[in-house]
Amino acid sequence: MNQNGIKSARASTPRRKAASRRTAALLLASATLAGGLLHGAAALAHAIIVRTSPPQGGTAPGNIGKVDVWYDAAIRDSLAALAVVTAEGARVDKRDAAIDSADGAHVSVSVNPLTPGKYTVRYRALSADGHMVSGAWEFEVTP
Ligand SMILES: [Cu+2]
Repeated sequence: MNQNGIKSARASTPRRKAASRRTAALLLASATLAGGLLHGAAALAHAIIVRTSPPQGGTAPGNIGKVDVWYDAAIRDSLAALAVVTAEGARVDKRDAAIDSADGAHVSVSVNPLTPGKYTVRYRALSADGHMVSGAWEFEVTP
């Protein structure tokens, strides 16, 4: 009996491990699904860009003074970034990117006077749901 019990315990150990792995996998799947549902329900917003200035692919005068981006929802203060670079990769913004104190979905950065040419704006923000949003858009300064 005692020996049976030991045999049984030995035999069941791999099964328990397998069951434990299955449970862990199930919990992970549930958590992922719940996260997806919460995301879909927008309990916490995942920010997307709704407007930029200058507009993507648009033109701008050299004296615009600043570049702006508007998200569809307020973003978190940390890690918000906006940088403007020339086609050669030189930074022309004043490294003062900041969230508008009156509009948590609006970020702007000051730029030096821009010579004619193509520019790329790189943006990064932390959504309210904790996801990073980043990308770039281009505009051209015309003579
Ligand atoms: Cu998200």
